[in-house]
Amino acid sequence: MEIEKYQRIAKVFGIESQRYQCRPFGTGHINSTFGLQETSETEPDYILQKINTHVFPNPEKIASNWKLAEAFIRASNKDYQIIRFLATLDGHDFFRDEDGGWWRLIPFVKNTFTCETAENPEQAYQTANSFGNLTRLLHGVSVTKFQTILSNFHNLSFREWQFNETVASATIERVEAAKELLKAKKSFAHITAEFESIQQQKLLPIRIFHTDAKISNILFSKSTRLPVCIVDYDTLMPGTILSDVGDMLRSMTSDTLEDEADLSKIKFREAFVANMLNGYLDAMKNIITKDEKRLLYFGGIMLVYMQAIRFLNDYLENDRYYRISFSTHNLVRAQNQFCLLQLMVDERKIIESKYLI
Ligand code: GN1
Ligand code: MG
Repeated sequence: MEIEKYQRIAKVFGIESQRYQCRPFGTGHINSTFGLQETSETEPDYILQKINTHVFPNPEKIASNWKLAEAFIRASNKDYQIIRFLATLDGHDFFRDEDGGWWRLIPFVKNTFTCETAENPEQAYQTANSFGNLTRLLHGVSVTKFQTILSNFHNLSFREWQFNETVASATIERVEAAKELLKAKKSFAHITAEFESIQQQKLLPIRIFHTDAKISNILFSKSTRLPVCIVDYDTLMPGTILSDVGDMLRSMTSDTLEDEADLSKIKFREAFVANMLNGYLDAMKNIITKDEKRLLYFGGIMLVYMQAIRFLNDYLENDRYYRISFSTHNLVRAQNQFCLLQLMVDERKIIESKYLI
């Protein structure tokens, strides 16, 4: 980003912008994220983010949900660490630039690090426990006051419909390149059927979930190695338990990244899965329903499948949604997720009988 631009934006938030360098930060696929840091060696003091308004057309909904959550949690738990968004000098949650861009500024939490996958089972337990705590702390909040930030975001039936529409209008070249995955996808039709049956029977209560509960959205302390706080509240909204448990299982079951192209490296780590389920159950034990507990592992299967078709959908749509680094990036991501999914489906009976009964 040009120096003049970020300096001007930072000033609107009352920051002495000339002290900082502005560098790309993090691994998000959607928003553009920068760190404001004094030198390339120091940790940033602030995180500056430009919201992707193609994905989030109403960023004020994000601020509104975050404020409701913060106020509710604060009332019962003064010490809970929740990321703050700074207001501009004239009191707005975002700065809007002349091109219609929405910007926000977040103080960086010092002495922390992030991980793309869990390094040990204890970390998997802690991560799941943190996301479970967030939802438990929000138990009792008026769910209807929260906005649906992205409609149908984790609605698998919608994703299936969207996918079918995309396949029908994709280019011959892309469909040809995706041929094997389109074939593989067919064997997972039972997942959508199960999801629809759960929805129709209204088996799961609507609560407030983070809805992007991957391990990379946790800040860990460099000194204690324990979670300090959760970041990325962009999709904090009403939903079901399938979402958060799903993304945890998706991001920590294997030690590979979601774009690992060597499928032989993708592994099912039972000890990590067990710890995730236990960490989550420990946090939610007083409020979780029988059906929620029974369907925890299905959350992983549903979410990994949905993410596989979201990546494949984006590939077939010529990469409109996710940021890519090479031309087949979304195809590689989809292939990776289908491989992980197969491993997870194969282990389902064992995992459910051992940990969820
Ligand atoms: C996107 O940009 P990021 O990393 O926060 C996506 C999630 C996906 C994830 C895949 C709004 O999140 O749903 O799980 O990529 N967020 C949105 O890693 O689509
Ligand atoms: Mg996110």
